[in-house]
Amino acid sequence: AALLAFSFPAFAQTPAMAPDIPAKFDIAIPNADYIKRDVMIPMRDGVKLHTVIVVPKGAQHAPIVLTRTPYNASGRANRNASPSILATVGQGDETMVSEGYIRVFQDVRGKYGSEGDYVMTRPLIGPLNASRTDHSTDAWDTIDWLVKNIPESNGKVGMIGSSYEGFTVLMALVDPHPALKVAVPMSPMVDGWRGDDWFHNGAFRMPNLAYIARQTGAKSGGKDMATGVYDDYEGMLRAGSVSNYAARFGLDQLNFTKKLFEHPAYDSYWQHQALDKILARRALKVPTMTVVGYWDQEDIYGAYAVYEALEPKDSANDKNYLVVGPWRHSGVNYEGSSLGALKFTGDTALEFRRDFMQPFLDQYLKDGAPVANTPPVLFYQTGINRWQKLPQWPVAQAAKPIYLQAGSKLGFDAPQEGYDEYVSDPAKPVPFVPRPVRMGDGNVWRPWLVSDQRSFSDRPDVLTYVTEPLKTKVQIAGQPMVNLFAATTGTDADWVVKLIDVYPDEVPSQPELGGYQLGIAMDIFRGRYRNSLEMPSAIPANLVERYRFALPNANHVFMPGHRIMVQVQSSWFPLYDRNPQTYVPNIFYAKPSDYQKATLKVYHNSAVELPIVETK
Ligand code: PG9
Repeated sequence: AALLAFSFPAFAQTPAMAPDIPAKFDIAIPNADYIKRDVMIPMRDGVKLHTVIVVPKGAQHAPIVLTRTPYNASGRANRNASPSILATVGQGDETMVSEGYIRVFQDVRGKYGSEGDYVMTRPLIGPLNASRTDHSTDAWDTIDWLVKNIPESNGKVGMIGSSYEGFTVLMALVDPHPALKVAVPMSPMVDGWRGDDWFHNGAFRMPNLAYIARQTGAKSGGKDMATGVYDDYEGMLRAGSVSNYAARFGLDQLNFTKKLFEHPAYDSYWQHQALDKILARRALKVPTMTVVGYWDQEDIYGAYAVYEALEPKDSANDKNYLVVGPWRHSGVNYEGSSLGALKFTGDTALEFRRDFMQPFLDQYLKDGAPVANTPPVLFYQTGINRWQKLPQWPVAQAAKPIYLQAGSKLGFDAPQEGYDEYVSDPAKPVPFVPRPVRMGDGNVWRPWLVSDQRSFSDRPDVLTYVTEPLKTKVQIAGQPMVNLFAATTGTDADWVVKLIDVYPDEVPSQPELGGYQLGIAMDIFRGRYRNSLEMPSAIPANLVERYRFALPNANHVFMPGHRIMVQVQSSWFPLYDRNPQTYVPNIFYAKPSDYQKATLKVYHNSAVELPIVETK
């Protein structure tokens, strides 16, 4: 009997076969200085969205800051498993939670813990969306629920987020809930065709395929592509067209791939979704601080476009703000004292968050907080490396053409006759970073816009024009305009134009910058769209045509001793798909025989019009 009692103790109540994984379990976090709540918030159509609420312990009358994300709300609210709220939320949120803010993350419809269908950057209710809901209504319903159901809050909500999360901030501004008091869209995705994630001026950005696989391959994060090739330049080149490459991985079955391939031009599908155009038709009710990195490698277009669209509505000059820091995409939320080889005057990202963003949020969200005196435009001027407070953007007084002259010279003197030529071979496209190209390597991708352009300047298929070392500084502040007069033996062509700051031969305090070629404003334009972004047309072979397009915004000082350079080339691979150089109706489906060498001529009356600020 004694043995029996030992084997089956009378106090044993858990059957040996009781399942060991409970339906719900939250590990206790002893001594946490916050409370985390997981809730399902009902939308107007009955769909419930998964939301994580992080409340500092003891909070009362606290503001709420909401982020709506396709990137896993639970993960966004769990940087580290820690009893400290500072370690739990993201680096960019530290200043907010230090001030006692309640931080909320929500999975967008159809992703991670949320119910409903996922549609990539879901269009607003209207011609592309016949349902009753969009990100504007979902934000409205969420904010309505938050202010009624978080007893620790003061009923005031701000929205913040970068990139896709910046897009959801802007969507909330279309018809804002009255409790939405302030918005900080960062690097927002605004126009997927003109210059943000999917295309730049009609040239398709190939890394998106991996993004689409991950984002739409599964509700909670799809798989990576098993490319089997170390150098993505090689793998993508071998596949031929983009559609071929996508089909190899089965991505042609994904609806968003189909949508992209069906809309290569700037048709109504893209125009109806352009958020700057949408917001330009709405009243500006919520103070909005739009933030972007100067070297934003993903969404370099949208922030400026939104600021420009909202500016005419800001008659009292108290609702539309622009901030540009020396950052990569979303770099504002991390450490900002350097980018690639460049070093700045301190942690510029923290400086912004602590000294400008937090007082701005406080002004609108904290009961009784003082007015923040936020400058209309805060811009980190590159080249000279200092924050500038500006009354508006752009500030340039004149557009001064700098001409692509004979003998590889770049100069402000009158245009000349003649041309330079190069052979662009789609079988040997110009890489955008030195090979091997590892698209998935964040250490290459994030700072690539500041990488040394010297690796390309002496290729025979890159034209390079450069000034003498400058005697006085040249300051630009606005969008440089490309005005190219060029011809091709083919019937389609891409034009990549790079405005570059060439450092002096020696930089004693940082020797590796000696002769460095730093991209200041660089972009691509697909020649078939020269007359209309919506209706492409073949380029007449061997005729001089004009290609006019804007480069990304620049606020830069070319310092004495530096030189200004312009590079022109016709591919930028594999960031952008190759132009076959033979006109075909849809480049996504170009056949191997369509990819043909072409000789391109760039005439010496071509120029980049610099947005010059005259200095004394
Ligand atoms: N640039 C990313 C993205 C935004 C929107 C659509 C697709 C991609 C991002 O960082 O969220």
